[in-house]
Amino acid sequence: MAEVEIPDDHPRHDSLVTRHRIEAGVEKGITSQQGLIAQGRGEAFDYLLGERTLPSADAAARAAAAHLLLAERPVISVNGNAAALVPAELVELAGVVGADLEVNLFNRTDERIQAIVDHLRAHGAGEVKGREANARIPNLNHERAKVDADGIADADVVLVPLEDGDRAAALADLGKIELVIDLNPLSRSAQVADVPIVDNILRAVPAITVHARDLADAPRTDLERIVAEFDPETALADAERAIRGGELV
Ligand code: PTJ
Repeated sequence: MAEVEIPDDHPRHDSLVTRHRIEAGVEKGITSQQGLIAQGRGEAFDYLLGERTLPSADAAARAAAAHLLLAERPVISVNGNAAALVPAELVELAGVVGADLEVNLFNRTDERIQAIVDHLRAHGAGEVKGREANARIPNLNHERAKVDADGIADADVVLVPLEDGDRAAALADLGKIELVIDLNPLSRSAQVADVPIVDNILRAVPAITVHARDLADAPRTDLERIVAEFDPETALADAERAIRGGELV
C-alpha cells in the first residue's frame, strides 16, 4: 500500500507509514538492513503504547525543546532510520532551534553518508555535517566515534534519535546534554539521556518542533525552569509502567 493510501484513521496508521518509509529508505541506500530489525523492535514497543504519545513523553519533548533553545551549539544527529522516517521534520526542527544536522552512522560507508546528506538536502536542508569526520569520540571503538570537529565534537546539546547505547554513554561521559528519542525505556541510550523521549520518532520530532515554536520567545528563566523541572527517572518509569501494564487500544 502506498503511503498516500493509508487512511488517517487506520488503527495501525503510524506502523504502516513507518514500515513504508523504512522500506523505501533501504531501497534508496539510506537505511541499513539492520535498520529494518531496529524498526521491528521499536514497533513492538509502540504497539504496547497503543501508538500514542504519553503525557510524560510530551513533557519530555517540551524539555528537549527548551534545552535546544538554551543551547549555544545544538546538533541533531541523523542515522539511516531517522533520515528515512522524518527527513523534512528534522530539517524543520533544525531551522526552528538553530541546530546543525550531522549524519552519524553505526554501519558507516561513504555512500550511505552521501545518500543521507543528499536526502536531507532534497528535503530542504542547507549544510549537512558528517562527511569530514575529523574528530573522534573517545572510548568508542566503532564507526559512530567518527564526528565532525565543528559539529557533534563541539556541541553542547545533542539530539540523538534511535541511538545505540555505546555512543549515548560515551557522549554523556563527555558532559554533553543528551536528548534521546527511543521507544524502549530500558535501552541504555534512554537510561543515560538527560531527556529520554519514549515515543515514536514519527510523533516525537514534530512534537519537539511544536514546543520549540511555542517557547521561541520565552525568557531564558522560563526555559531553565522547564529543564530543571523535568525528571528523566519519572519519565522512564511512566513509560515502562504504560508498556508493561497498559491497555491496548
Ligand atoms: O543507520 P545506522 O547505520 O546508524 O544504524 C541505525 C540503527 C538504528 C540500525 C542502529 O543504531 C541500531 O542498531 O540501533 P539499535 O541498537 O537497534 O537501537 C535502536 C533503538 O531505537 C531501539 O531501542 C528501538 O526500540 C528504537 N526504535 C526503533 N524504531 C523506532 C525507535 N524509537 C523511536 N521511534 C522509532 N520509529
